[in-house]
Amino acid sequence: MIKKIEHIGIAVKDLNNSNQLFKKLFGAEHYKTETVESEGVSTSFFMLGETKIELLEAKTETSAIAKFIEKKGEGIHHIAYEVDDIYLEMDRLKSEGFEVLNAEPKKGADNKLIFFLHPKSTNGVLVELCQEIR
Ligand code: CMX
Repeated sequence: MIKKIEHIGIAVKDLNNSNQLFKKLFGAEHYKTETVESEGVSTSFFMLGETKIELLEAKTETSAIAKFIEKKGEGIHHIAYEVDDIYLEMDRLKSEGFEVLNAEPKKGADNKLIFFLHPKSTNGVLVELCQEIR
């Protein structure tokens, strides 16, 4: 089942500028940056207690982040929930009628297996499910 909010993803135009801005906001540096080539994004992560904030910058014009910023501007892009068993959760959410965007869980940033639910099936909020790769 879903355990907690693992991170909140925020789409930004310029990762370096936003790293500085969020450093001022949180009073702490991001703890890692990572490029996910398969998603066409560069990311950085800030730790806030048990929850992370992920900043996402588009690396390609066709990436989901580029399309999102073009349409809606910068802002909250997705909420990621941590699960115990991502394969079981994928089957459960499919059988509950959610629109699952991936055929199988795939490797995402921060050593996670991930999949997404289409925002049209979740009241307009893009949902990511994730599980730490053990
Ligand atoms: N939150 C809410 N709504 C969103 C959205 C988001 N993040 N992204 C797109 N939408 C909406 C659009 O506004 C649009 O709505 P309307 O039909 O009302 O205009 C609709 O969804 C379709 O949008 P689109 O621009 O035509 O985009 P696509 O259908 O091509 O793709 C989506 C939308 C969600 C399927 C795609 O962005 C996706 O697969 N996302 C998951 C992958 C991803 O986000 N990767 C980056 C994160 C990487 C990581 O964290 O590791």
